[in-house]
Amino acid sequence: MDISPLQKLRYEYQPKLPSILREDIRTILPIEGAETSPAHDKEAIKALFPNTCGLPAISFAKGKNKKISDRRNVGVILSGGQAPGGHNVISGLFDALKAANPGNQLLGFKGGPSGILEDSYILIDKEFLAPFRNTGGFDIIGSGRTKLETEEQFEICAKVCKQHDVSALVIIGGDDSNTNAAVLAEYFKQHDHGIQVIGCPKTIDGDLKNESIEISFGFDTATKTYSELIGNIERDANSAKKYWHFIKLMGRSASHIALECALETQPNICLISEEVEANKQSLTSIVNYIADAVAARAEDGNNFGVVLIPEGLVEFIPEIKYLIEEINNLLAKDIVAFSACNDSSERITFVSERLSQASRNVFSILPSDIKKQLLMDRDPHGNVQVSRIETDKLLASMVDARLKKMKSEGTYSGKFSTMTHFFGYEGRCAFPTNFDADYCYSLGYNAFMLIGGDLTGYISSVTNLSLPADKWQAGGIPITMMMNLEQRHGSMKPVIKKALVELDGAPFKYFAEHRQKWARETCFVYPGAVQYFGPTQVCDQTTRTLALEQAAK
Ligand code: FBP
Repeated sequence: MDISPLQKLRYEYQPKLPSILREDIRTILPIEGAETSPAHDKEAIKALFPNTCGLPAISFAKGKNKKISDRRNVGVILSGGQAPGGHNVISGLFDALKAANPGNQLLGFKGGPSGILEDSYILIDKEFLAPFRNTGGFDIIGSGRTKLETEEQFEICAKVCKQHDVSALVIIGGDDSNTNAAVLAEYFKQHDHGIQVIGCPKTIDGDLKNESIEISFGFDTATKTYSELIGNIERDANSAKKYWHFIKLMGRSASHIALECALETQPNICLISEEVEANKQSLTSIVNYIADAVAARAEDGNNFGVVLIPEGLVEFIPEIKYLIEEINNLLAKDIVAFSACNDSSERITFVSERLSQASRNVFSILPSDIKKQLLMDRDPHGNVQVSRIETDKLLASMVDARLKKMKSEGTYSGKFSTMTHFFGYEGRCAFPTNFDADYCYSLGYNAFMLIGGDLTGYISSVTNLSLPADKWQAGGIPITMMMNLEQRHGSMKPVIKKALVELDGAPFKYFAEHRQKWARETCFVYPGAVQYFGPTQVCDQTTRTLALEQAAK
């Protein structure tokens, strides 16, 4: 296989561990802390998870650990969207497992959770793993979005694990996958299957976080990759001075990615979906807000700028959220008749005729491409695939129309040309930053330490992340601690609460204090490419979001 010089050098990078995990593995002991409990819906979660709720938080200390060397086989699954660092979680897990007992084996189930259901796996050994160390992507074993949620599936998992003598599963995923990991752990306990389940917090979206999970892995690398690209575009805009760039950024629901990129690059405008929802802002008012900012810059002779748009925005604009809900219900109810439509224009008419008057009015003002995108297939969770809705184009064209109107009214006299972009897949498989390489390796190593402590239903937790790696704290918390009850498909389900951008949190406050200046003036910051070798202040710093959150504690 041909490899780049960087890839070759990255193979040799030795990720940093928290100092306790640098000890001989047989001298690291799990220590039980205080009993934990879910922050919300305590009694209901306890009743649903009698064996795995209320367990103690775990940390590690020096001490003789005889059990860690017991021979075991472990299975690992990558679940959901790619996030930089997944290969290092597997590397850390592998290195710990072999350090504990060279006879241990690691089975990588292929293609996501469906791999275990289909008994499709790779035996991961040192040679096989070597070219994946410190690289991006999930291609080592592949990933997928199949959900493990039915008892029938759980029984197949148990059967496959027993067949291969696998006594522990590590599930690397986001909020949904870790929710399913908790349900699976409880099921295995209740049915005495003797199989442990440990989760690891993954998602570039950054929406799986709380006191014990300071950041999900991949967020650091993805936002740095997007920020580099945004900075390059800002510099081009500031050089050519002729385009307004509308940039949509990934992040299914939460706007953490857009906010972090705004903190890094200081664009003229960054929309935050959570704020749009809190202020019940309509699509028209968002368009007017952008158009007014464009007009104000035009007064200073600046007919260029950069607007950041979080991918999930449309679902937070009240009238569009309602429209999407109506379409979802309609498609669920009338899918046969809908599917019988011959082309997209018939589909649009079919839906339009069945909407409430209010939603029909909203639907009618949308460009036909956006209408088509709103009617595309749902994902396995029944969600609109927001990454395929061109909100960047929608806003650019609506702002253009608004500015034309302002021009006719004599309130605007600038020039307005746009370029649109979508940054998402560009960041999901980038070479992990040193931070993500270290963090992921530590999460994987730590996951094995939890397995060695005979724990199940825990998520691997590494905290104190704004300090150097040797000061990081390794441990674990029961996944149930992060759960609450939410309405899903018509009934109340235990799920991990998605962490959205907090409007009273330090990162948003910083942004809100500065955005007026950034909108009118040109305050662009150019972060440049991710650096892997060199001074620590350019190579090892994590996100502005985490730094601001930690400083506010
Ligand atoms: P996860 O939550 O599974 O980590 O995925 C997040 C994400 O990258 C979102 O930002 C994006 O909306 C989605 O995946 C796109 O995934 P897909 O390519 O499967 O549609």
